[in-house]
Amino acid sequence: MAILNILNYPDPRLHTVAKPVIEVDAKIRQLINDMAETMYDAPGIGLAATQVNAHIQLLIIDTSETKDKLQVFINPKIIASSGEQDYEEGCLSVPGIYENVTRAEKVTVEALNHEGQKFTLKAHGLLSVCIQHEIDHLLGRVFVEYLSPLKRNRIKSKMLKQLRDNEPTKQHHNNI
Ligand code: QAP
Ligand code: CO
Repeated sequence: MAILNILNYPDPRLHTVAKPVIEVDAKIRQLINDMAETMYDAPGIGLAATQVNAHIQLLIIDTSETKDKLQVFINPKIIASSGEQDYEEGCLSVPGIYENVTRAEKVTVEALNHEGQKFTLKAHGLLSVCIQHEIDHLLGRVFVEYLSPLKRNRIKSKMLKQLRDNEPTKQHHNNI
């Protein structure tokens, strides 16, 4: 197991469109394990492979209180959706930012599980929001793209400033 590096917005690699998984093999299951460790460590409730710079259609979710109900979605497809709901979303790739997004209230998703078996799931509420948010990552979309240009640009500036502030201190600063 390993904790993976999470790409931070506005990293352009977050806009990569993920490719379908051809075979659910040992390598994929290793990535699932590493992504799960990374998500639980953060902690977060959802993580898409895109966020760890693996551009394949794989995402994991655990919205349980007990953090012991990992759900794996490979090649997920939303086959039905209905209604509308507002939810204050966050993202491990946009740390410290929480904003309201309007999405479908209910979705039906088809995917493969960690054993490569096909399943269909009907979700509502938080799980539904999370599935839509994570599938967006696989399509190269980050939730801040649903906000106004003004809000999005403020978030972008804040993230870039954080990045600069976190750069290792340059030697000459230490020597003054
Ligand atoms: C996506 O997000 C999601 O800013 C998953 O400092 C979020 O796990 C879907 C996190 C909300 C639906 C509703 C965010 C952790 C975790 C942060 C996450 C942070 C630390 C976000
Ligand atoms: Co996210």
